[in-house]
Formats: sequence, C-alpha cells, structure tokens
Amino acid sequence: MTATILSATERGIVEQFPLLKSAPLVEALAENDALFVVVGCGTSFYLAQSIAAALTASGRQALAVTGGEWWHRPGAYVVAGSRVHVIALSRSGESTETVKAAEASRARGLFVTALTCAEGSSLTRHADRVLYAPTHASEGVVMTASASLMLQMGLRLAGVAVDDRAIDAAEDLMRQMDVVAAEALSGRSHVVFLGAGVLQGIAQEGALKLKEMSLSFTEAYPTLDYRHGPIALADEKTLVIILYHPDGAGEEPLLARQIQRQGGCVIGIGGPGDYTLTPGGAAAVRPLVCLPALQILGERCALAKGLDTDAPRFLTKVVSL
Ligand code: F1P
Repeated sequence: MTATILSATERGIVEQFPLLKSAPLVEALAENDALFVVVGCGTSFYLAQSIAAALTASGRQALAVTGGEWWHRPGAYVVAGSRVHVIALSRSGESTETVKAAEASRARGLFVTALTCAEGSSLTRHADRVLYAPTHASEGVVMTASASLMLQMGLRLAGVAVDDRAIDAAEDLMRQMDVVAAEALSGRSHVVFLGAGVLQGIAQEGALKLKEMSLSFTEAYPTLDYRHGPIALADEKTLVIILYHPDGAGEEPLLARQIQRQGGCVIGIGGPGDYTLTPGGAAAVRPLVCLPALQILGERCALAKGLDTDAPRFLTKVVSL
C-alpha cells in the first residue's frame, strides 16, 4: 500500500493542531477605557472581525477595520483624539496597508500590538508589543495554520480560555467535515457561508478560503440577513454552510429549512441541515473550532475541480502596494 502524499496546503491544515497546542500563551488584555481597533487585510481582516466581537463580548469595546481603511481614513471609524489601542494582524507582517496603518497609528501616539507569524517583519518594527507564533513550515500562499494561530492569540487577548480540549474539538470538527465535504459539494457551484456574532468573521473567512483555493463563487452574510435578498439565488446549485451560533437563536433552523425548500443543500455546524456536524468545546472557542473545518472544505473543493492549492491562481503570499 502506498502512503498518500499530502499537498503542502493540506499539511498546513491537518498538521496544525500540535502547533496550536504548543503556541506561546497570551495574557488577556486589561479591561480599560481604551477602544480596541483590530486591523488586518484579507484573512487577517476576517480574523480581526471575530476577535473584535470576542473582545467586545468580554467587556473590551472593539471594532475591526481593514488595514487600508485604518491607514487612510481612521476618522470614518473613530472620533479623532479617542484613546485607541490598535491590534494589527498580519501573517507576513509585510502587507502594505497593515504596516502603514500601524506606522500611522504610532505617529498619532496610539499603542500598537502586532499579532504575526513573522518575527522581525516590517509590522513588528512599527509595534509597541509583538505577539508571535510560528506557523507550519510548509504553509504557502493560502493562510491555514497561521490563521488559526492568530485567531487563537486574539481570542486569548479577549480572555477566552483556549485549551487543548478546544484544539481537539477543532481537529474533530475538521474530520467530520472531511467525511461529508465531497458529497455535499457534488453538483453545487455556489457556496454560501453564514455566521453571526463572533462567527460572522469566520463565515467570511470560509468564503474567502473556498474562493482562493477552488476558484468558486462564494458569499458570506450575517446569518439572518441572508433572508433579506441574497436567498433569491439559493437553488439546487447552492451549498450553504450555517455556523449556528452557540446562543441558539431560534430562527436559524427556520432559515435552513427555507434554503432546503428552494433546493439548496445545508451543512449545519451545531444545528440542523442535510448534514449536521457537531462542534465540541465551549461556546467562546467556537470560532477556532470551526476554522480548520472550513479550510479542509476549501481543499476538498479544489481537489474535486482538479486545482492545486499550492499554486492558487493570481494570488501571492504577500500583497505589497
Ligand atoms: C493577508 C493576505 C491573505 C491572502 C493573500 C495575501 O496577508 O491578504 O489574507 O490570502 O495570501 O495576503 P497577511 O497580512 O496576513 O500576511
């Protein structure tokens, strides 16, 4: 019997769990009167959205802003002169907008914390504090283990207890997804990700992952907002992944039924669907538990289309302007 050779991207997904367990611990941020602005580009921005929601839920007022927006027009987000603590996320530490946003923030006298997987990067030179976790050695263009590592750091800043059981739950959910992914994707050309609260950014990241890895048309919405127009496109070509919110908002299963009535297929993570996956772990760690499952879905979709996720079309590891 020959052993299966995994692509580098797939290794970054399935081999990330020991890295998460051995990552340096991060102390929770003080609950003070500063506003936290969490900044990033692409995947790092979607993680920022989830981290900002977790910070706010834990009593630390926060919002997420893209690197480009915080660099060019912070006044559209925060009143000038506000006491702001900037948390800048970047795997590479070299995305131009994020680096410039950190540099401009410090020039305005704001405190900057960097979350990164690259020691000594440009971002770290424009930060007052650096939180660093090394990512998988074979990670390529597509952010996989690095995304989970930065999300883990951000959740810990919010005081969320990410322990080994949470990481085991993430691995278990990834395996559950791997069992159903190919069948659920079969015949579907339009994939939608829905999530609310801390899961909204994770839904966005799921959509980006599938787009980057498999060149598929994807969308993402705050769960209940999907009914307000976008659901018109849901039919037998559609697969919807619902990241059910752990607070169990009663209306989410109704949405799943409507999608099914229109011919769509639903993977329900933590709730009903054509396929139901069961996430373990506490409610607060759900964003991290869900992330590797969405990464493996992207990998399996790419495989079904014969695409190589180690060489994604038109993408580069670092976007420099
Ligand atoms: C962010 C990012 C990725 C994207 C692409 C280019 O990078 O936009 O999200 O997938 O690979 O870079 P970083 O600032 O986290 O290094």
